[in-house]
Amino acid sequence: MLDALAIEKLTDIVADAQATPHTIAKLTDSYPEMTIEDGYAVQDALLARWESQGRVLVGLKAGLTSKAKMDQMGVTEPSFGMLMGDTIDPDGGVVPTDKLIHPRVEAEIAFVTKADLSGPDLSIDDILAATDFVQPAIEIIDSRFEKFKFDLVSVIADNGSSARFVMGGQPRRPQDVDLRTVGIVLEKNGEIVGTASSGAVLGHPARSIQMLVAWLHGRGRVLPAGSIVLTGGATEAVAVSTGDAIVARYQDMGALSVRIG
Ligand code: OOG
Ligand code: MG
Repeated sequence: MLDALAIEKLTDIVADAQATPHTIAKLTDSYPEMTIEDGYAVQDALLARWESQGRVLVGLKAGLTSKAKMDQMGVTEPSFGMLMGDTIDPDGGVVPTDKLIHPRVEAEIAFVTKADLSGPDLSIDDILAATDFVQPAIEIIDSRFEKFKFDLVSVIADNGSSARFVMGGQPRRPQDVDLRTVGIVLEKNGEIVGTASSGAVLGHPARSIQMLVAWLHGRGRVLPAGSIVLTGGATEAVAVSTGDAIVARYQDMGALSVRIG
């Protein structure tokens, strides 16, 4: 574990890279002994700063939860990150790019919870019972690391590449859709750039929440009612640039769209 001074220094580096924005070297290049826990300690320090600036935590994200994403990024374990209220963009709206370096888009299923979730080993049914609704989402990720290349420890400290996200389409009760088999099509400028089934995410996207809650439990925390959770990209993330029109279509859950500003 790194000491408090090193965590503060790394938090400065990441916060500055996100705010300006600019790319930085992988954190493990200068701190090879850095652990996954150190990465999450940087997230905790980022959250304390953001909350002192009036920013609000509205949920959490799981990432690297599908084989497509793990293969694309060369990482074999999921990461968790924070979702801030000021990073939500509306369905049909424009994603501001002034704070983005090399954005990519992902088609995901979002959950919104209606009861606290806690414990080391919840069942899928426990999670669905505590879910208010599930909804299509597009996550716009943006790594602060050069060439979008990182390792698990570094990407955790960079808040799981979180940048912006959009929720839209048709919210559905989780009991009303078979979340193992929802077809998803991702389009860029009218071309299909990704296809998947929702089951590409750990067999069932609620498994992301199961892992997330078990991880929170290990840190003495719960997932509070009213949380938004992004369960992870089902397809590879797709690079986008200014002017691109992105649409994600979901079987029985509608479609959502966004323009990259
Ligand atoms: C890490 C974030 C991954 C997802 O949905 O898999 C992620 C990255 O690939 O930059 O958000
Ligand atoms: Mg994602």
